[in-house]
Amino acid sequence: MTRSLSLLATAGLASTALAHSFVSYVRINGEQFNGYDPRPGLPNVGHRIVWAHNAPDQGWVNASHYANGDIACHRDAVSVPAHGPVRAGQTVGVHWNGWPRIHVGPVLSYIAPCTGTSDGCASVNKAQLKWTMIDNSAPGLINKEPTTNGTWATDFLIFSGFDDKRRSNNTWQVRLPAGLKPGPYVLRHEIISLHYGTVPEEGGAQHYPICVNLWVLPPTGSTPAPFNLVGVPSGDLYEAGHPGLFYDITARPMADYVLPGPGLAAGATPVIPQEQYEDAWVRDGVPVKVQGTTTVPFFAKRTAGAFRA
Ligand SMILES: *[C@@H]1O[C@H](CO)[C@@H](O)[C@H](O)[C@H]1NC(C)=O
Ligand SMILES: *[C@@H]1O[C@H](CO)[C@@H](O)[C@H](O)[C@H]1NC(C)=O
Ligand SMILES: *[C@@H]1O[C@H](CO)[C@@H](O)[C@H](O)[C@H]1NC(C)=O
Ligand SMILES: [Cu+2]
Repeated sequence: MTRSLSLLATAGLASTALAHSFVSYVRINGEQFNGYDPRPGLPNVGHRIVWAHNAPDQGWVNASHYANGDIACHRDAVSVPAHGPVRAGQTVGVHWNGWPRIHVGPVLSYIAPCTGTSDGCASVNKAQLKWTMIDNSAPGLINKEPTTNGTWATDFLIFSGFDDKRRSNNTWQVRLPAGLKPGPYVLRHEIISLHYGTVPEEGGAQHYPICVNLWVLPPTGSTPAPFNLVGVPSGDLYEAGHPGLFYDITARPMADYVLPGPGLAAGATPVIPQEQYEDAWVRDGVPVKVQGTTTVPFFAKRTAGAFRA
């Protein structure tokens, strides 16, 4: 992070404290699925594959929510019947409805298989989901900028465009491991903002998690080595006071930043921050409903309020 960004961060705390965000859509191979808009009174239309949650302020969860399960998929999260079809090894583009520049920190993603249900992740018991980290926003690479203290993953999320053609545009591409076993999964995608990391009276580090239902199909071509899930219960993902959460962004060089969480699983292949981009829109995607080990297309009228889980 540059010195000017540090100053900006300090100066901007008060004015942007209430400006947060949510995931407005998810694109897979250019096919678009709806996110969940938590603002009160707004319609959430069909084709939604992102879990509903109760954050009308577009806000966050913090260490107070590690034990009650809200750290998993945000406050009072509720699953959806629909799943986004995707092949193992492909990327899922999670588009945030903008992101405040001063909300700096890591961007992390996890997956959990949905087991013991006949409808995939629709009726899964969220307390029983076990998470495996598949994207750690590669902080080692972020820190290799020679002349500055580095650039946070959130900076790349807002704007990357290093090849000057494909820009991230508030999107994060999460690549699924090629060896991931087919079936229903919840993708847990999360931004951690450290702007109040060392200010407990302001709530400390802020977690912005969202969950997406996916139906993972086998990759085309040769069979890759199996990917082994790690499986951490949500209450064990983070520890209050961890140096990567209790971290002063204005007084510390990024080089000593230590990522919180269980660590990247062996065999995961995240898209590095410098190569983040947003897929062009191709068409609206057709999500699927899971019926045992197979799926049928999910049809929902794209009318206001028709599909609020
Ligand atoms: C960025 O995303 C927004 C929201 O989808 C879209 O309206 C805008 O055109 C995108 N910008 C670029 C440069 O693609
Ligand atoms: C979580 O945030 C709330 C609201 O800002 C704050 O009152 C609370 O102290 C925070 N909890 C912890 C453990 O930091
Ligand atoms: C890196 O961070 C340290 C500690 O905050 C600061 O003193 C130094 O000026 C920063 N360097 C640059 C190039 O921003
Ligand atoms: Cu905020």
